[in-house]
Amino acid sequence: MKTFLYSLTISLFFLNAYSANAAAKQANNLTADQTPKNSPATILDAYLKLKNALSADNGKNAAAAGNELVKAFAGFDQSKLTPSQRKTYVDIESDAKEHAEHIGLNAGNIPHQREHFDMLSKDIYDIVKLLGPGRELYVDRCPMYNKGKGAIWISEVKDIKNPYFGKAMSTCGAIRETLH
Ligand SMILES: [Cu+2]
Repeated sequence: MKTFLYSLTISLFFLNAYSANAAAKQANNLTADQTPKNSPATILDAYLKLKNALSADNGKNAAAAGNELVKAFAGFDQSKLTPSQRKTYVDIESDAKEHAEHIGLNAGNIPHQREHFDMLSKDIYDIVKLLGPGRELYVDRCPMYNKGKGAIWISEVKDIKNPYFGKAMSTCGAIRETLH
């Protein structure tokens, strides 16, 4: 009995230490989220809005988010980037902006918006890899899009809501990578 109580006390001690540690970690994350250094927060917000509109088969909202994304690229403060980051960023951005523009111009053509979204998602992935996500994000992949070639998208939620097939095949895909 004595041994049992002893080990129970030890376990409780570790449990407490663990939760204190977890709470501290969470607090750190919150601070990091509020002050992202070079994180492209506005770009990501517009991209995620676009992704959610495509998941909901809403071409009009997707176009609006595409236009918002064009503005987010234009407003992104490049002065905080290092010279080498800036060089890579400018390359990716010129491609990504074009996709966002086409999505903005094609409210009535969701299949075409999705073609651009495929290429845009790769650019957004590269931007996140370059500058950091500033929050937890997931890289999802649909194995069926583009005649079985597959396509990725970035998501803020763990649930799969496929932006390439929308409601017709909402849960097709899987998380490939977690970014933080
Ligand atoms: Cu186009």
